[in-house]
Amino acid sequence: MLQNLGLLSEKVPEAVNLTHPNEIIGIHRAYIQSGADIIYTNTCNVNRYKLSESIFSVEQLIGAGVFNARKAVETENKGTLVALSCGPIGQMLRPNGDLSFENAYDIFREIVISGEKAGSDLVVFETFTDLLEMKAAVLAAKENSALPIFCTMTFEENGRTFAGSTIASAAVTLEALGVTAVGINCSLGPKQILPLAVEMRKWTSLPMIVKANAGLPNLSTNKYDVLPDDFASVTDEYLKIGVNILGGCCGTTPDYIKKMKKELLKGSYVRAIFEEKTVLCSAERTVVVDGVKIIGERINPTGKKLFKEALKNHSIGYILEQALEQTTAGAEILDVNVGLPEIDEVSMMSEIVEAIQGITGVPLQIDSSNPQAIEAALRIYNGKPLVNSVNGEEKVLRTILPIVKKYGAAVIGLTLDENGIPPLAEDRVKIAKKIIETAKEYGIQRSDVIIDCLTLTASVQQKEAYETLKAVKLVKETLHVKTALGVSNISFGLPERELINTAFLTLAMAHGLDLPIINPNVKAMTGAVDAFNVLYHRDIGSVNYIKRHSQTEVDKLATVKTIMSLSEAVESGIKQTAYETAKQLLETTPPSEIIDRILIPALDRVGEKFEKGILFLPQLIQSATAAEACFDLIKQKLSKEKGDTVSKGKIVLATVKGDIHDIGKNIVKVILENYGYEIIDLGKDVPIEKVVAAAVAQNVKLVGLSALMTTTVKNMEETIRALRENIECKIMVGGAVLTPDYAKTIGADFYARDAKAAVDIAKIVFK
Ligand code: B1M
Repeated sequence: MLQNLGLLSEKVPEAVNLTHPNEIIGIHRAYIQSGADIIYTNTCNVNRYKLSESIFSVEQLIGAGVFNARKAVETENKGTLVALSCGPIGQMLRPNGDLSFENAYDIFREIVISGEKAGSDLVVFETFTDLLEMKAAVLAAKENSALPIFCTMTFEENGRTFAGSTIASAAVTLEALGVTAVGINCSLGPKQILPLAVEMRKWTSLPMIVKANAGLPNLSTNKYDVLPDDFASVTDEYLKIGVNILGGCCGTTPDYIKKMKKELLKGSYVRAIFEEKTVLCSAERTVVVDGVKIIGERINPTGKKLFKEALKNHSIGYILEQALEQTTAGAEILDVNVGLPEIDEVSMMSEIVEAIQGITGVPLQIDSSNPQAIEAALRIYNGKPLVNSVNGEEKVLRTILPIVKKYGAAVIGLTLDENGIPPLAEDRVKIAKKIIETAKEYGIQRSDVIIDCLTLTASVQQKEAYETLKAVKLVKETLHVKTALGVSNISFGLPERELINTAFLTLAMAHGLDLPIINPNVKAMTGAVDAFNVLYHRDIGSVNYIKRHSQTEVDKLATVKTIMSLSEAVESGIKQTAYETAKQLLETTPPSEIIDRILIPALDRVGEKFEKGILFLPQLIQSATAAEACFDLIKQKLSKEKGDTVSKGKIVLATVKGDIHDIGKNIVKVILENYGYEIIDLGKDVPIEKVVAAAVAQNVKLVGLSALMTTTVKNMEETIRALRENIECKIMVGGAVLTPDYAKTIGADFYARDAKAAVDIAKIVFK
């Protein structure tokens, strides 16, 4: 609409709220006249980060945006609601980027406060692709305003956001966080979004929103390829699956809304039936507790000397290895406990949670008796975690449950209270009931309370240990909640503990245990769970059992237990382990071998998995970061070996415009420097003019360009053309997508397959 009115100023599109209010009011009015019940303010990109170089403030542009929408509502007088529109910040959050969660929170807080002050009726966070960023936004709204909160995320056709979040995780996490409505907007047309909406409807009982695009824009005509009638024709299908709020995103002019509204009025809405279930998730993976699921207990210093050392020395790599080892062995949830008197548990807990979430998608159980540590972790947790734990003590319940509710977690309730652990099963059930009822007072539903009837030591309290099994059965049958148990305590003080542990675990599962907290690296324990699922007719056709216990899988598990190799560390994205392993390797292996035989192949495998949708952007970034740490180390070693030499010639190097891949270019730089060439490194994503200007200013004989994407090779070609027009020099190109033939086609003088080839080329040019 703005484009058609010629109102798209380059830098801050939302400035038109101030410079052309009447036109904006006119656009809003057109939508109200076409039947919109809610209009979004023209403020989607207004935030402190994007306005950093603007003369306008957030408060000014949000204020004007809301004012214009309100004015339109008043003029039309149809009771239309004004939604404060807020999009993503435009900067990635840690661990994938540099922005901290609290900084993101502050940016959103400013927006929400300005919007509420200006008079919006609700806030809508739209077009988000990072669930953690959405969480920062939701908390900012919850903690600083009374506005209803709508959240819509943007998914690709494969049902994931660009950052890898699933539809299920988004729905589950946002509902648990207590937002008003959830949904999907942008990216696709209404037909492609329909299956995604069906999926989302399965995971939430909240009102659902869908705002599709008018398809894709045709770049030459500037028109979208789905016309208003086609757009509106899908409306009834959305009503039938129980979507509650429909609208349009990119390209949907008032005509689309008018036609959609007409269809809406004659359509028949079907309320979706939602089944309450116990669900935990990360942004990438959802675990429904609908059978036995293993919680891995190894991230816990109790009784583990190495782990304690790792915590004290801040050896995050070691802790991350524990996480991966357990998930490979079969854990579906990981317990995280970092309580040691010598360390600052509050900061360590959030640091470890953030680091584990960077490398694995397994949901986490935040295990601490320190309310501050629990809160710190819940705040930055990406998804819906489990908190371990509360118990029947009044003080504990009143301290922890509000935190659990606020941050949208599930919670384990231990059946003990001020008087300790009751010996009899019936009394433990009473405490369980109290926990469930108190949780309800705080708005925590029954499915989010998991009861732990407490494993006692059979060697000392044999009768009470047996009562635990009875209690599990009673809790399951009378209170209808899921159950958890830490298993290994049962065998304390007895020989051959594994025998007792396995027998107890099997009995507990038969009594109704859903979430055993065990060491999944002990094959007898995971084996007992797998066998139980076969015998209880849950693993139909024994598919999982065969998969996990066939010989190849057993061999794979055995290799996990050996020390993590450099390529594994890079592929898993564990920076610290990668760095340390590379350091050791460098003592015996030439850097070139480490680069060519280990690091590049590892990154190639990561790239393949990314392409196949096995890994997602966050893991790609973690692997790149781990590899970069090794390259830095190699660089230091090579620079030390180089000594002072006289320059053999100047070379300008750059990764071309639009491309941020610079690992390869950086290697080329180090090796060329090592051979005595002086490198003017322009960095990555370098504009064509900058390459030309540097080459001309330095009057270089050789320019090296790198590009890794099919989409940026075009920019490489244009850079070469611009260089040819301005300077006489040789040009070498490199990067995984190029071939010698293609290099010739785009006008380069040389193609370099790798860094060594780049040196050979430099030798020719400067001979
Ligand atoms: Co991305 N990425 N990535 N990525 N990434 C690729 C390139 C991709 C092939 C993965 C895949 O899908 N299989 C794919 C491109 C697909 C295509 O175009 N056909 C891809 C994509 C899609 C993307 C994003 C769009 C993902 C997204 O956001 N959805 C995004 C792009 C953003 C952008 O650029 N605008 C993106 C982002 C990233 C990270 C930031 C996470 C990270 C880069 C971090 C960084 O560089 N600082 C990253 C990584 C690590 C990769 C892979 C996995 C590895 C690249 C690498 O570093 N290889 C890559 C898959 C792959 O290549 N197998 C992939 C190791 C490096 C040493 O090799 O760069 O080839 P290379 O350099 C070699 C030689 O080629 C040669 O020498 C080097 C040493 O031997 N060489 C030269 C290179 N340049 C030279 C210049 C010379 C001479 C020799 O003279 C001047």
